[in-house]
Amino acid sequence: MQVNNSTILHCQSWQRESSNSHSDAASKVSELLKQIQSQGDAAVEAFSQQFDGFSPEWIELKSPDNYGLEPELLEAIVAAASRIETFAQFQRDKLVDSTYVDDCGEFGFRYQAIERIGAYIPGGRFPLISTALMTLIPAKLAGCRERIACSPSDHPAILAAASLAGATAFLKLGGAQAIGALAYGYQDLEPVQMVVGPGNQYVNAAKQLLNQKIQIDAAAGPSELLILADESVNQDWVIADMAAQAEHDPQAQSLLVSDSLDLLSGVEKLLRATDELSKLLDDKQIILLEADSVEQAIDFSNQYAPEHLLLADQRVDQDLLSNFGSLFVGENSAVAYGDYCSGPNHTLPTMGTANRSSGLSVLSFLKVQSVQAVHEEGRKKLSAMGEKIAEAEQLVWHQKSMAVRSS
Ligand code: HSO
Ligand code: ZN
Repeated sequence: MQVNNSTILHCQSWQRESSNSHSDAASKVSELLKQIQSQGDAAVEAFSQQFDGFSPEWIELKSPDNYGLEPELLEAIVAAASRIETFAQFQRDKLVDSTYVDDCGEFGFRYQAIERIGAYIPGGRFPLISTALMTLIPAKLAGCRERIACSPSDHPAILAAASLAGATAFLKLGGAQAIGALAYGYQDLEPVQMVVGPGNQYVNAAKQLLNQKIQIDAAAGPSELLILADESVNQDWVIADMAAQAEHDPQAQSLLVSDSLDLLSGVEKLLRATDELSKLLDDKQIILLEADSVEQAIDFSNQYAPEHLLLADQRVDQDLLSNFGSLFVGENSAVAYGDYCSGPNHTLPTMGTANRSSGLSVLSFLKVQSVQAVHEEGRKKLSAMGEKIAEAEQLVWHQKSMAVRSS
């Protein structure tokens, strides 16, 4: 349904299109991974030559000021890294190993870092310097021992950022073959236990297919932004925010949802004033959605579960917003700050997966392990309970292992 013969739609009649290119990529990538598994390094090298025209290369990282970066850029990367590190450290400090004592013994849990991780840094359309910081810094703060940066790009700023973020090695290699090399091992590299970072559909397919062998982060598809706005919002600012996420990828999408038709019409008029922005409307990279009420706008947002949610509606209590990757509160909070330098991570769940998964953080790199120590009194009490249940389950040796401790 169109409102007033314009491109403004009603939020109840709009939903995200699901991408269908996946199965095609998955079958190609599945074949590629089989070959890497059976033929090892030679297959990795052949695929890298075939798809990217170069052989994989280990690049020795130098100190960040050795890459000839413009001083202001280096300074900005260092400052951003420091803020990202502060946020990750803050989160890490909140995770405290804990134990309680009761009548049977001591029971608790502890956090243990995954030992070897790979961080994929895409090198396709844009050299995503910030992704090197966002993936590697939380892994370092979590305590992962080996942190392999892997990218088809050897752009000096990516190397400088990877070095600053504490990569322990840098492998110039891209695509699904890079994920295969990380998961199965390559040359002296032992298989990693986790691979994080965004990538194209082949990279994402490889991560999904290897999901049994390695831990992966939430699917990072094309960027998404949903803005909940009231009529007082600065229209130029939200337009810039929407265009910013849209420029990542032709599939990227930004939504403006409001119960104010005045706002939506005003924004539409501004978008129509330039060819570049008008095209984003025509290409459905920017979508203007009217809601009947602020409650309906909130429901829509919760159901859509955007990667980025910008709350620029002063009537909305943020506690009512349940599904998003990262929340930006108030119009001062440009999503681009989160992309680069405010501190929280920019590797976030997309395609509605934010209704069940989280963005990358220091937590992603930690396992939660439980620990129990039963004392002498405890073993008698627990035997009395457990034996009865084992008997009902007809697990004879389970019962016996407790019975022998019952006195
Ligand atoms: N907006 C992207 C992250 C990024 N932006 C990197 C600029 N550089 C994540 O959706
Ligand atoms: Zn971005």
